[in-house]
Amino acid sequence: ERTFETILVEVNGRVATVTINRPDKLNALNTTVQREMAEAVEALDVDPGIGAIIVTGSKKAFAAGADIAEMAELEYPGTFTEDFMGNWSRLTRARTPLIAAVSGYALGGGCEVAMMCDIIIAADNAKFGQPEINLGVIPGMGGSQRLTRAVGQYKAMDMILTGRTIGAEEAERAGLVSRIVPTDDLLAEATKVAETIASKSKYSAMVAKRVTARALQTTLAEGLEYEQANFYAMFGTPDHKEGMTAFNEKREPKWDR
Ligand code: CO8
Repeated sequence: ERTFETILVEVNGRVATVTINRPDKLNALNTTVQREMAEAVEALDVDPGIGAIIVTGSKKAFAAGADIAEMAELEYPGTFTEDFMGNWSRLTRARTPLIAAVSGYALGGGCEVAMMCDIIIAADNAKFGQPEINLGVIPGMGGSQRLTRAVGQYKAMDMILTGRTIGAEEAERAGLVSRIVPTDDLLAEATKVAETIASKSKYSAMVAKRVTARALQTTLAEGLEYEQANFYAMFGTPDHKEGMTAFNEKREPKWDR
């Protein structure tokens, strides 16, 4: 097991939990957090023993944004040539389902990291926002695109142009949050969801994630074709035989691990 400087990685059975761990800076996402999260998730993603990954922070902050101290001195040429935000796309390439468990602040980059995950479980104290406009910039890790797809044009414009923060209830109403749970139960509830997913066929979960995510990137006709091609491909997995045989024999399936 590797140790990291800014995150904690814990594995329990088939569920891994990646905890952003800069409590004195409200989990501000500096380049070390970015690189370590990419490395951790990449390693977990190719581990057949891992069926779901929880991404979380502290009770007070999932993450209060990209690290403003680090960004204050940046100049354009460096951000471009060094691909300042580039490691985040490594997180979004994970095929394993990612579950964001959000308590407290998920602002700017924090909201954007939550939106890189496949399911967002919010504690009732969660606060989401894209306040970059107050810093003289704009969202830079997917906020203008993923938020708009999640909540629609008018709610996204409201949040991005005013910089206002929304609570868990409003976020759930808007479609940004999958479920709300009591703050003290957040990790237990997120773990239950992760364990449920991790107990399924890993092939099916990976392919289901990939195909569902494609819905946001393509036309309906292309997406339906992509779904069908992947559906046909499932008939080549051992889990297809096992899942359907188990149903017919009235027993629990034993998935390929
Ligand atoms: N970056 C760096 N440090 C931070 C951040 C942050 N985003 N947020 C909080 N901190 C630090 C504070 O500086 C403070 O440090 P210290 O104790 O050393 O002074 C510590 O965390 C505690 O913070 P506060 O004292 O401010 O705590 P409060 O409870 O009073 O306030 C808030 C909590 C309201 C969350 C407040 O901290 C806040 O407003 N934070 C900033 C929120 C924000 O604007 N986030 C967006 C950042 S920009 C971004 O994410 C854009 C990504 C893409 C941009 C690409 C550009 C190239």
